[in-house]
Amino acid sequence: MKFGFGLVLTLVALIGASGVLFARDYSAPGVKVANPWTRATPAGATTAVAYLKITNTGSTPLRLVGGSTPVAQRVEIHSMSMEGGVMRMRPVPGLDIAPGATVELKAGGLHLMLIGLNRQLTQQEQVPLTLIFAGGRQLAIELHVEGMGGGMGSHGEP
Ligand SMILES: [Cu+2]
Repeated sequence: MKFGFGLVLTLVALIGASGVLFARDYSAPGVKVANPWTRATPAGATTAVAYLKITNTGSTPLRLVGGSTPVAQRVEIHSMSMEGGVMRMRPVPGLDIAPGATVELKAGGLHLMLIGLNRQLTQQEQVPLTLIFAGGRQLAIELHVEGMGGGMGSHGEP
């Protein structure tokens, strides 16, 4: 009882101190995910982009191969690169994270692509997403939905 109460107070203090930034960590044996987020989508949008930081806290290689979410038909891992002055993105089959290494999926680089959205994403909600790793391991996380102009940079969506 005492522990629960203290936890609530700490969470409120963290939100108060950080303003709109809502940092959250998720972990399972061998893996840690920090600050997963996405943006609110306009009506009729069919895709959304998600970002997060993954750390391999284990002693064996970790490979992210995809994800799933109730709000979209599928989740792909994409990379972005400049080609002839144009930002292009393409699916990557997997993301290898060496033991002890951290890979950051961020604006302008690697990201998760939610394809075939079945509803609008609204600011401040939490969207469940399951990360899938090679070997069948999974980690359930929640994407925090920032405002439409939130975060840094854009994804090049119309
Ligand atoms: Cu993409």
